[in-house]
Amino acid sequence: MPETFDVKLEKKTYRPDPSYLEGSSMGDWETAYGRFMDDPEGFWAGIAGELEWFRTWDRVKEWKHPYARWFTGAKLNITHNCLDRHAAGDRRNKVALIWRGEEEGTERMYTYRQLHRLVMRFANALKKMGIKKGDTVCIYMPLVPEQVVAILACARIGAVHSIVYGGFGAAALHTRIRDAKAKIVITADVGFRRGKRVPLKTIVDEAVINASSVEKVIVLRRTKPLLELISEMEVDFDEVMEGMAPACEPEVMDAEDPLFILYTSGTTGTPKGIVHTCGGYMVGTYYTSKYVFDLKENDIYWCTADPGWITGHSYIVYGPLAAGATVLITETVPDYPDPGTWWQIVEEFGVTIFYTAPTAIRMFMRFGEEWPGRYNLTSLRILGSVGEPLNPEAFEWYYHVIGKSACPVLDTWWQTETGMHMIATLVGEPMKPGFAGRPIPGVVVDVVDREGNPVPPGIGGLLVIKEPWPSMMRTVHGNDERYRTYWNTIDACYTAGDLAVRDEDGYIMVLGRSDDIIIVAGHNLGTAEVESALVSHEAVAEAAVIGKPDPLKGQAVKAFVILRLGFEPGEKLKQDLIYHVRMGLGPIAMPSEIEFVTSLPKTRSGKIMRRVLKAKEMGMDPGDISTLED
Ligand code: 6R9
Repeated sequence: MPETFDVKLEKKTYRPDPSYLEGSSMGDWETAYGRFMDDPEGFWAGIAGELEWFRTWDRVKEWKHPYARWFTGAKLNITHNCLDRHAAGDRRNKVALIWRGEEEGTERMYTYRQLHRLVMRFANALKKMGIKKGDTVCIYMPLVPEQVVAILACARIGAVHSIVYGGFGAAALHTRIRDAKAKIVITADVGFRRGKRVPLKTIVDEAVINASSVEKVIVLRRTKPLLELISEMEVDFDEVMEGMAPACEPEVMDAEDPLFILYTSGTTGTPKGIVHTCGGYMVGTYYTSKYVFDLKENDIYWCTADPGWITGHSYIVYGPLAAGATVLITETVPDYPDPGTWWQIVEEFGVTIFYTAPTAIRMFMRFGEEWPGRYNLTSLRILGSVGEPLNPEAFEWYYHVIGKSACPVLDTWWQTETGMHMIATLVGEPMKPGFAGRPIPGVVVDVVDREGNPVPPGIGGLLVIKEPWPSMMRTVHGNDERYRTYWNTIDACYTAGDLAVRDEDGYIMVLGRSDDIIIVAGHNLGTAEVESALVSHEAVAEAAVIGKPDPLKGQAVKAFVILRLGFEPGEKLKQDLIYHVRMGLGPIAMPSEIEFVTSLPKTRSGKIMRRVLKAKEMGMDPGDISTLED
């Protein structure tokens, strides 16, 4: 773990139009945060009270370090709140889900009533196959409505789902199936990606070998001629639905019963099966969807993540549906058939809230303003970002080019483990490029040194969470010791594993993972700082930096750089970039080496895997690379 260190802070502030704050359901940060601090349990009880429970809680929170229980004694089913609550009321015929396939013109829509009925039918099918409360179901599907149906059907009957992203290979899928002891795997014949077919079912065939827990494989057959089902074990998605009644009482779940296991994206180490529970997770994702995104009844909400990541769990499926939103999903990638595809979708469907990742924004920057310029993006109201630090350069581009200098940019810091947003600049509040913002009401964070002492503004340290929150993970599946490490590294705090710095107003800038820290001549550098400095150069589209052993300085900075279209690599440009970083951050941060590359190793969710770059550089074993794209 690092010592604390100085960080150069950006000073720029943008103020959104006052109408955003006036119309916001959260109100201003000071008041809302104050309301939480005055009565933390009352605050959460108030949010929980907006949802429907079969039995109310005895206590809001029970905390026995490092174990939390929320809404103890309460009974619920999350799908009752995501579906029945709306289907029984005014939102019955409201569109819940819009799906857009890769080919233009392929689209489907489901109202809350329709989605509700489909989920109940599929839930009945799962029941008929012998799936009961507590069984694990693995979902390995493309981004189609049937995936959302499968997810909710599991939750309906109390089965624990473990979603594995459809881009993973057989080995990664196999370990996840085995670790979770899945009884059923739900898949499709193929997924579509960049005009090609991804043979999901073939991958499942390989992954279920020696996975003795698996009893059935349910296959959604999307293409003609129909893929042949080869063994008794395999059944057709539509066939199992046939004859199933669109009526299935929700399983009555205890607030602390598990809802799902999700293996983390793994920029570091081996994947961990993060366990989330029904009650607290529901409250946390509902709260943040409704109040952090400031969802309004007529919003068309599009989160570009995949349900295989926590962002998809919390902000495609559970949160927005619990809040009664219209959710857009699509199988498209951002640059196929061309880099205008996503902007075309925004125009076509009138998307109002758009939530994506910095990696996508930096990719769009590389292709230039011309692409979004071709489409009418005036429907957009709020722009979100998640997954990595949104460096100031990318913020500016997102804000001006996509948001036309009018939409708030909501940079949300959180993790698979936290389940919900933790740090963000609430809609309507002043925004500072490079800073995620302040803890949202309900969350207590700090930046501390190794001993857990808070560090002053401008000094970098470790990002910690000081109080339990409802949607926190409850354990690591089969490895509770790994869970305890999060809460035992620094006394009485949850250690997030990120480095951060705060400014005078309490805004937090996330500087990268603490394992990625570079120590040059005794000075600590967060990777994000140096990378942001590089990306602020007009020639640079994306950058990743690592520390390399150096006999004099301990470590030296090596940078890997992807250029924007129209720029050529060369010695002169290298010197320019080194000078540029020196001017921005000082001599300590100056890369001693720059390598021009055309791609960077990333997780399939778009995070740069610096440890892979580092291992390659040093001729070492990169460790687990199952989450690596390509
Ligand atoms: C939601 C998600 C978690 C890690 C986290 C941090 C990085 C996520 C960020 C961010 C800076 C943001 N991260 N959001 N860093 N600013 N807005 O991505 O979960 O896949 O578990 O990753 O991602 O390093 O610790 P997960």
